[in-house]
Amino acid sequence: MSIKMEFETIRVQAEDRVVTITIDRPKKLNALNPTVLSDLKSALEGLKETGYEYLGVILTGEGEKAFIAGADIASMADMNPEEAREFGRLGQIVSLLFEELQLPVVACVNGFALGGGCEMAMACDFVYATENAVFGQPEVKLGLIPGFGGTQRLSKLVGRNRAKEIIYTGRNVDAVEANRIGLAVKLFASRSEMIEAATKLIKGLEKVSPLAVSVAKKVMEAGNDLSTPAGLEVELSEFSNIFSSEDFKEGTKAFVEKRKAEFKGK
Ligand code: CO8
Repeated sequence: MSIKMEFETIRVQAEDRVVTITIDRPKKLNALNPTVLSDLKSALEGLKETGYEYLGVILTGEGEKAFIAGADIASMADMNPEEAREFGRLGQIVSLLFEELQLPVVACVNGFALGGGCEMAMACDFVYATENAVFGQPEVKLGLIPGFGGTQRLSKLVGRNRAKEIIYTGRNVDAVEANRIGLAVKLFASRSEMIEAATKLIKGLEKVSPLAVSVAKKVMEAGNDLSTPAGLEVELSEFSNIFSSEDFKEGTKAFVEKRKAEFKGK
């Protein structure tokens, strides 16, 4: 099954089973207007239908300067509360589509990841960043609060108190701090090095079971909203279910036969 590649504001490319989604509004620092969000929604819904045809996804921004400099402030300026609700909901839906996708998604943050940009990066499975990356939730400076998941995901990622300090002040978080507090798992000297490393990581997933990766993602995302005992129940249920999969049989058989496993994602 092929995915839709042509969009107005994003580029979707697939090579060697790695899908790269690039936000392509560099003149506006890749700010998220309703069209970008609709394009992302449509691309992710398409990817959801492709099973394990691809190994994983990279989300990045065009150019060296910005990943995403936030929700588009010009588009928001004249919104009334109902329109803001619709816009906020669309951003939240996109963030949930990243979390629910059966494939791992690596955010490759090149430059600014502010407001909605930081929020989209946090909805990905993990974040790689360039050394010039700048994160932050500057909404309070605009008389706003984060609206694409920042009030929820930042706390879970860096701890509630640290998240409050970042959100209340709207201050920038540089790449070194982002790395230290767990917002970015790895830093790179250049955008090209970062994309190369993310591509290599995703291509390397060819050696493991895509079904197992997908189930691990699902269980970990579910656990975000559950108590530890309830999360352990979900883990137990999925752990036992996976014993009926072809990938489990192939993985263990290949180990015993001392050969490379051929996983099918079934
Ligand atoms: N929205 C719209 N346009 C933007 C944005 C943005 N977030 N960021 C940059 N741009 C545009 C600029 O207006 C400028 O356009 P033009 O050339 O036509 O004037 C172009 O991009 C280049 O930007 P700058 O000239 O400002 O570049 P600088 O290098 O001087 O500054 C900064 C870079 C510091 C990143 C600066 O552009 C900036 O502060 N941008 C805004 C950052 C921000 O506040 N982001 C948060 C936005 S709010 C948000 O994301 C809320 C999410 C939840 C929404 C829920 C909705 C209901």
